[in-house]
Amino acid sequence: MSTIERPFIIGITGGSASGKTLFLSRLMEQFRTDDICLLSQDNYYRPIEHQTKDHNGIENFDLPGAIDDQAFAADIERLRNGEVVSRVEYTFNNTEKVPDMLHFHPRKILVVEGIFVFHFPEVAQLLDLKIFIDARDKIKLKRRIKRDNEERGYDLQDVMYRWKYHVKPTYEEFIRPHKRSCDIVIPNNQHFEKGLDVIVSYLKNQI
Ligand code: UZR
Ligand code: MG
Repeated sequence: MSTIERPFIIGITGGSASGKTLFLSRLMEQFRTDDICLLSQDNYYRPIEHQTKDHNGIENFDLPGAIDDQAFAADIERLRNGEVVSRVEYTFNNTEKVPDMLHFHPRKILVVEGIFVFHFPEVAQLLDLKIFIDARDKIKLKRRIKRDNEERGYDLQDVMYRWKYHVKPTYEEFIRPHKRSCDIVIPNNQHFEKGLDVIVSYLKNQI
């Protein structure tokens, strides 16, 4: 039997390149590693052979079906029940990267992040606090161009194509509607420091 009580689960969403990852790395720094665990939806992408292709034969990684939502929800439940979860790292189809085995431990706070964490009902129903990171489209696109080039090896044309046909339609259909029903919206066009302070204080009160 685990001695840890049921964790407080927070879900963080927002459009692609809204700043979820940076916000979360700043948030994690404020806690002892023994108190908090971060589980990202990224590690639940289905293999590339199982991805749906668009009208030009290009994989659309922005559809909810791109993610194994059942496995994602099951692992959140495991962590909630005090079990350790192991999962192979997702390397964004970068063949030069050898994926690590990731181990997630049950902690007092569990953070779940990704573009569909409010969309998947079996995930959303597990969340105690829902946070939406919001930024203007122009700003997200600028960040996305930089990141995809540096971290995922996509060129500009590739990024613009995916933005227009995959990322933007998904934002409108599956992400933005949840802004209305979340608990807190944190604007991140330039900085999120005050929003972060408020969330950190709130979470420190929970542990
Ligand atoms: P965030 N994604 C990839 O670029 N490559 C993959 O193999 C899998 C996913 C992208 C995905 C989505 N779409 O917009 C983004 N594309 O990762 C979600 N194209 O991650 O929320 O960190 O931006
Ligand atoms: Mg991210």
